[in-house]
Amino acid sequence: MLSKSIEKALNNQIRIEAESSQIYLAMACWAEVKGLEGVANFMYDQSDEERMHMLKLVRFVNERGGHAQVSALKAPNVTFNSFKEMFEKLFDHEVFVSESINELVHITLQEKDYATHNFLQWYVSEQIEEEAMARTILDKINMIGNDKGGLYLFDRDIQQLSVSTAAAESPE
Ligand code: OFO
Repeated sequence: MLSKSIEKALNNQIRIEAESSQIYLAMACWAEVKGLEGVANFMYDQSDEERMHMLKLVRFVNERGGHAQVSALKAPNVTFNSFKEMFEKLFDHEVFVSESINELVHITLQEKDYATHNFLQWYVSEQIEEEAMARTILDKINMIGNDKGGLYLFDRDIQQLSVSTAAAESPE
């Protein structure tokens, strides 16, 4: 059974994951209208993944005697000055999510809720991967700079990244 404070903290994380999904959906749309199909597909996949993160939390809260809340979401940024800026925002957002997960883990330890603590370990590992991936992408974007040819190749290559990430994930 979840305590009220853990339930509240998990519901806060549910909202963050839902907002993450919307943020990445907006990035996918921007990339698509800018003609970068590979980046758009990658961001559509990221958006789906965040929804999966949210649903996993929703099911956990409901199964543990709480009530998962579906709340209003902050509207995401829908335009960017450059792909570099877009990926910087993605990276910053993942760092923010990691901090939020860490805070959640901290609360579960304070309250001696080891079941939720155990459940959250999946998110801890996931954040390590997501931050690493965002950092790799940002490094590549920084290397490309304003080179149009480089961006063309990056758009092609990021599709591979998206496919290999999907293949590496075990179905939940
Ligand atoms: Fe990007 O990991 Fe969930 O939010």
